Amino acid sequence: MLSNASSEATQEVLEEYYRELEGFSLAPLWQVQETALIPEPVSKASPYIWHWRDLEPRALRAGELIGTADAERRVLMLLNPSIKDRIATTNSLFSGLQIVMPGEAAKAHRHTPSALRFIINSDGGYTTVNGDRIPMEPGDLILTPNWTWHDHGNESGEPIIWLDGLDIPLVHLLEAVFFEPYPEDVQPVTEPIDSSTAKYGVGTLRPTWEEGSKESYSPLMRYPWDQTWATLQRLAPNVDGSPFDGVMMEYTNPNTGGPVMPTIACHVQMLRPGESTKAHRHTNGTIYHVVQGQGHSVVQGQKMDWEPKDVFCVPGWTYHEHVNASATEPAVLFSFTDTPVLKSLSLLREQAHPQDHQ
Ligand code: GTQ
Ligand code: FE2
Repeated sequence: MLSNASSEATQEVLEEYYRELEGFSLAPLWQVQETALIPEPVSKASPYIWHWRDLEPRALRAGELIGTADAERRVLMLLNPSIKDRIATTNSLFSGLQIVMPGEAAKAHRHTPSALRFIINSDGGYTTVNGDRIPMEPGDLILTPNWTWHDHGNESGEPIIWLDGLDIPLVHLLEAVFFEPYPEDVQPVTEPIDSSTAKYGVGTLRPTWEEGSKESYSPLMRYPWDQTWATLQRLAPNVDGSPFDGVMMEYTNPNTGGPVMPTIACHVQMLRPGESTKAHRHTNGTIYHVVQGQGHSVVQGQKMDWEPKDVFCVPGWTYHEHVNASATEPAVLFSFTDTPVLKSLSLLREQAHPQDHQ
């Protein structure tokens, strides 16, 4: 017969038994089941905002203090204050501010973590990706996917600053990090300048002599700001957009219509003058960069005021909503997330706030 009765083992016998298990690398699940199988996610990360007024002087100071001999990449890491034991901005993603001083070049290398750059200040910067030399203009999104060779240079008279986004925490968790320096400091440019934009930049035309979907990442390496801005401006007066995100557009892989890289999706959203969104939460965390405008986001009940060039993070499964504080000017946010990973594993969930607002 089945029964639910407790055993009659004494406390003493049980303790002895648990101690013995340790010696065999065994442990009772029944003592920790509630830790392993929680009702819903509780992110280890906190919401946090880095203000440009604090970032800029410290980034420029790094440019003065640290030479290229001391730093292969001069990057100020944006570390989540609640994650102490590893390099992470959200649970799965890393973000940093990179500075390249006039005349400098950052050495060529490649690695399995994928990277994106959102250009903040640049007038004459470039990144070369697998032999394709790509100009960097403010507002451009540039990709350096998994295992692509990349080096950066600044041939202008002013420091260049951009926001880096990488999936370093995720790839570390999966124990799949590989890194390789290029045999020379700078890789040769083997393609016509900005060739991925020439071939794929229109999005609706595809070069027939290249295989459609050989790689899992986008064949387009630069998403220029002028196209992004023109699209947002044209759409904004004529669409409802998303109740949670305003006029939000995803940067896509032109071969598939899917995310730009297998691990990272990139979005840009316009909050129209006076627009405020409803609150929702989703399993993916998000890192935001304010391209223009002024406003605030409420994240986990906490108000975060933002201004141009600020960076803030929203951990996974955390309610958030956005407000454009201006009655006359649009606000624009760039953001990146790990949604492609969650989606492909059937782990992407989204929930609207039951009262619409926090
Ligand atoms: O620019 O290649 O923020 O390799 C971290 C690692 C930037 C880069 C980062 C990198 C890079
Ligand atoms: Fe790199």
